[in-house]
Amino acid sequence: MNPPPLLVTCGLPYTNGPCHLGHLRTYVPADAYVRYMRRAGEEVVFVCGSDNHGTPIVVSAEEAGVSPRALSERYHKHFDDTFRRMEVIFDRFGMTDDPATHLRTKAIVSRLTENGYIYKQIVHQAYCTKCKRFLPDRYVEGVCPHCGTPARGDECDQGCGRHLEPGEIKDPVCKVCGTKAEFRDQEHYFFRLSEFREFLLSYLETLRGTSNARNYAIGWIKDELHDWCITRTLEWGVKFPGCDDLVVYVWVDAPIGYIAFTEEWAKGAGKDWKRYWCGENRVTHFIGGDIIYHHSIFWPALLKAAGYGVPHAIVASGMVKVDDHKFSKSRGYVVWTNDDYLDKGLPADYLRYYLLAYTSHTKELNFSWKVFSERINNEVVNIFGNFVYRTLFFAHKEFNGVPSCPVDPVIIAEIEKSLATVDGYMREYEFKGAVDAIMALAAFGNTYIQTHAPWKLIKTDRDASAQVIRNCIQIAQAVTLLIEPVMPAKAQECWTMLGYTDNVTDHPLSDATCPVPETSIKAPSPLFAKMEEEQVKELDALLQKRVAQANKKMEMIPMVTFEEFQKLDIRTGNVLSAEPVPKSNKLLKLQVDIGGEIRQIVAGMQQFYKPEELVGKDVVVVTNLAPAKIFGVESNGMILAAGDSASLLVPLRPVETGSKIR
Ligand code: B3M
Ligand code: ZN
Repeated sequence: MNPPPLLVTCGLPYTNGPCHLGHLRTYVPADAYVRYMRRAGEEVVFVCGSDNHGTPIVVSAEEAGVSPRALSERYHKHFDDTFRRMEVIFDRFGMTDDPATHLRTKAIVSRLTENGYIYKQIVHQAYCTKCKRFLPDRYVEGVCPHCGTPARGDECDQGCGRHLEPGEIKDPVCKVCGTKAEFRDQEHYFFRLSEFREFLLSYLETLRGTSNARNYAIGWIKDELHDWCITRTLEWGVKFPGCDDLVVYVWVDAPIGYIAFTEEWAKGAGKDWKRYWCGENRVTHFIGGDIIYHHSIFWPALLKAAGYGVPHAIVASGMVKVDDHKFSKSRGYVVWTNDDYLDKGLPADYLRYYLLAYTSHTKELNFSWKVFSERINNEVVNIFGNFVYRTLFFAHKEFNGVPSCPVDPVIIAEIEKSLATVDGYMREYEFKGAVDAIMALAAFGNTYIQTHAPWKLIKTDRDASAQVIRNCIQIAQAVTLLIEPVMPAKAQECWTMLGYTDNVTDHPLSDATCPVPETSIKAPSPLFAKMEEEQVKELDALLQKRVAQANKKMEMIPMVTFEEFQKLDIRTGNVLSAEPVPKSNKLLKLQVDIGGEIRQIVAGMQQFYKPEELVGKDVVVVTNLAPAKIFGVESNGMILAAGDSASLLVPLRPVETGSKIR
């Protein structure tokens, strides 16, 4: 029996901001994989869509002063256009707010209820008394209860990566107004996820894809797995069946979008979507490493509980860095796909190459303009481009086309070896390995043409020269076919230069060993332009400028009103005594008269003043700073000093001890 058809999906981009390099790390490899598998003879459907629900969209829409639907439509179109520009071509790119996802979500949730996997329970939900509303997910920020890192309401995005349930976050603060949130009781619906622990443990053992998607998930649920709250108090989203004031959590309907988009595609193509989702399947999810939890734990359990087939493979990419810094939009370490790259006239294919060839799919990918330009110039231009150009140039000049002689068997063997190597890597989601093998074949071609020097041979032995160039043309055809999933546009250009009038994508990879037809070959033009130093400098300067601006913004200290300033009680004081804090080489313990009251204050001044130097001095003290214990010693105030050597601020003329600073 035939294996089930391959369905590939990509994590759905939220419609609340533009496409950047972080997104592309998922989409480009997925697209390359799809292209490759198609040309290896597989029937593949490739679906994706935009993620329109949840607090990320509602918060952003509120900030932008538009409706969540309007914001979603704007960014939906943006992603659709951008992906096409990057040659990432989906069979269907839908929206989770379109009817298909609403309907499929309701059907699945109703099925879960029928199957007894849903129950009601009171939860202590973060609530803002100032905004007078519950604070689901990204409306609240606080501290991760597992690892202590600052976290969002529903995920520890900067720390351990765990999903957080409503009520779990510590020290919650309202994201909108900054007020300390309190917890209030509210009734919600839960999915009996804990019942799927055993199932998931054995499922994950056999899950295909990258090992990170398996191993993280196994680690997370080994100890325990709690039930999952699947409703939220929001207006925007898919209504929970039979409950008008609740919507389902965005992480319920977002992956269900994968099914809905398949349905939408199938309707247009006259196919049956059930073939892809019910029973044995080959659903392959490409996702970012930060959403493994949702795809490896929630999603298979949900599908299993509702009676659908479970995903065949999960392919999770590593993180992206920019200039060796953690990718961060707010800190300026970001590369925007349109503004910073495509709109600068740079070819999509170069970035595709970099994303696929830089490192293993699960490892950290660093982007810098310097490394980018080096790799493009040294590999794409110098190896690939150079080999193809030399071959076609010589074939045109001396033979006006493909010489009529059979290809050497050793050359065919070399091509076959490369085909097998690339195939092995692609099926293991080792895209770097595959690209390296293709480039190795191009490098082999380069060395071959260099050592056999057909331009010398032609003077003494025209047939031998023809044989060399015939072999080179065969290699050129092979690398062109193989590079298509990586650089589709360049591969097509190259294909046409080889004398073909059809599309390279019409040919299976196995054509690499078929003889190139004896067509005429026109004078080639260089396939690739070098990245010029000037241009690289300009691009880099733009990035550096953005980082500098972001830094400035971060350093900007907010204005305080006069009323706020007046809250500080700053007075002159007189130092009565000073002594080192035991076991500390920095701290002094001072007794300071602040006008009828004596305060004990700990100050980091040991390196700068001898205790006796300070006794009798008039100083300036913030007296209403909340008390603190420093090195176990109580401190009740702060002495003002300036600069690296803690130069004390003192009254210029004598004033009464305890005078208020105004
Ligand atoms: N919309 C984006 C993210 O968290 C989120 C993915 C949904 S995939 C079903 O990366
Ligand atoms: Zn954490």
